[in-house]
Amino acid sequence: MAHGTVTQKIIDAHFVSGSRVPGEPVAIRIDQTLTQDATGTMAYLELEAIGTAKVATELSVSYVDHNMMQNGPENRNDHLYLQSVAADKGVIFSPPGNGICHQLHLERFGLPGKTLIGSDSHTPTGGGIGMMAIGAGGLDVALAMAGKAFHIPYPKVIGVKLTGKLQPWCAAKDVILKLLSILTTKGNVGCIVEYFGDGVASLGVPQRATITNMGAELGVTTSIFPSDETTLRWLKQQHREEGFVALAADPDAEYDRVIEIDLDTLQPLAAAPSSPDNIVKVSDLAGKKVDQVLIGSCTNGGYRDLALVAMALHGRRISPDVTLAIAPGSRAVLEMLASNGMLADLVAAGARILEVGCGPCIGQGQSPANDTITVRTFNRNFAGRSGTKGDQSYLVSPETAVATALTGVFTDPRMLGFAAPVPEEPAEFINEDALLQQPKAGTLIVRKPTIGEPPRNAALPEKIDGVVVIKVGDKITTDHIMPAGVHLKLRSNIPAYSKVVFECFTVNGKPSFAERASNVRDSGRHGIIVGRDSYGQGSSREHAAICPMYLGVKVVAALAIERIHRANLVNFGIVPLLFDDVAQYDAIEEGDAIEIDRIREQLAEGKGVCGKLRKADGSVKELSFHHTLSREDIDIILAGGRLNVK
Ligand code: MIC
Ligand code: SF4
Repeated sequence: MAHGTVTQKIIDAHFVSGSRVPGEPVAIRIDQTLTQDATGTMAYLELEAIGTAKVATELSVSYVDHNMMQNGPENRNDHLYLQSVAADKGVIFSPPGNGICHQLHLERFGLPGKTLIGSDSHTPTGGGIGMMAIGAGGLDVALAMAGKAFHIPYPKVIGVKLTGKLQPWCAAKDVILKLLSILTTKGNVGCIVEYFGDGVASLGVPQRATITNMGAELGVTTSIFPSDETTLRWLKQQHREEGFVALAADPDAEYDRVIEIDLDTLQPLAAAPSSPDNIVKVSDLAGKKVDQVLIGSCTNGGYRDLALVAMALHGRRISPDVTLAIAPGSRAVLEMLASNGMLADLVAAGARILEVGCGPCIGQGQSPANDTITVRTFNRNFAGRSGTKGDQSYLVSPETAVATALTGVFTDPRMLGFAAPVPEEPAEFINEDALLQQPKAGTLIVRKPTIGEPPRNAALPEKIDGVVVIKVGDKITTDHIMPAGVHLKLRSNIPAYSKVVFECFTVNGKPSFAERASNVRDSGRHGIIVGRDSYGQGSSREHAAICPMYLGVKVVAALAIERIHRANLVNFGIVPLLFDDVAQYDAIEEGDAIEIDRIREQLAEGKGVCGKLRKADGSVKELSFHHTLSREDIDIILAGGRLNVK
């Protein structure tokens, strides 16, 4: 492989076309794809719409892990569609109950040096075994399955040098929380985080995967660890060592920025409500009453983490003042805990064992009571994501979670008064491959009545005759735009799901965003969304573009738009514009008119776009925007989205 960082080496080995200048687009070949059910149904409908008979990747896997409550027929209808379309198109299918896509992919399929894109923002979990694993919208994953290259901005590489060794009760989660306190969730678009230094060797693959998983919250393209002896050991435990390759940055590799984290001095940390970068020390929270503790998710649902929790709970009981629920990350993890007796320890201690899957992480059950604190080993604490308005979600390590469950108040695990358990690495993992379903060409695709068609946009008009349907502030996440929780089952039903766009901003008795936007659309004008910094953080859900598109939105204007969301807007023909300065944003109010003449020509001519702001009092002001669209992006937008481009 070429010279430089691990990032540069993998890109070089997969280079298709483009530039090696940071920020400029580069197209890379994709070896593997993954999808999950909540985004996957749309992704496979799109795969069908682009006319793909059989996937062209080395490996594609379809997981069912999100929508498993089956309240009503929608979830199971999706599963049956996913199972049959996977078989027909050459995709391995993982049925509900097998595991969370990222955990299972790490166990059974991920390989160092390979590229993976997944229709889920936590796909970078695979960076824990040295793969370049990137989250993307469903349509980009469908295109990769069809054999098309994937475009990313050629990355800036942030080198994170790890030194020392984690001290007892301090965890991999604390490493990523520390990094979030430094880099925050905004301003990192176009970067890849690469770990190096002596401290790397002390972290096992599951710990590395926790770190790369939650790297998604930094807003970077992905995060990656080198591939070394530890990686080989993991692959041996999975009986997959034939896929091992060693990978490390060259000693003279140059990083665009270096951040040093000394593992020796790290202490237990928490992300306080309601952003993953609102970092505080657990010791500063000590004694604060907690009502609920939840352990699991793709960040901390692996064997090592749950074994640690079981060992800490062995012979003890949780506080009567909390509920503790645990959702294992994969069937293999649950089965291993069951066969070595640890599951019995968890149950005896008072834990509620949930189904293997995402569960409460995406608001599928376990919503906290009003005005109570919930402590979670998950990766996101965005306001309302738990299913309770005004929730107070804290994100912590399994170590801190179990200490808190034992006492009923925030507890720095170092204060528990007993030694930190050190789970033994299993010599081998239970292998559940028999429950993975292999493809069978010619399978009849099952389409129950809730399976719709992917909606298409019309070509971009000559002029935007726009109305600002909503103006929002900084750090608007895709959970704000398109809530999940109880609405998650509507993912294959765009007209119904569109009704809850920006639901969290609905004021009782006032028309909802959906009503306002459809009124604008039905009057023949165009909806505009105005955001501030870091618009579209968080998940990869392309519904945050598809549903606004369905409601007639043509432009999203903000100070900055996050990578995956921006790509989704382009894919569905919505123009992502950036304000030239904050004064432009400040001048706008909800309900104002924005006109952009000759938008098609303006996009094609250069990077600047100008428009007119017309206020209710008749006053008019010039507006200036810019864009960072490539030639290909512009062609897609002009055509009204990727599905309209041949
Ligand atoms: C999430 O954690 O927000 C999700 C649910 O996994 C999303 C995908 C989705 O919305 O279906 C993600 O992270 O991309
Ligand atoms: Fe599932 Fe939560 Fe991970 Fe998203 S972050 S994939 S909802 S476990």
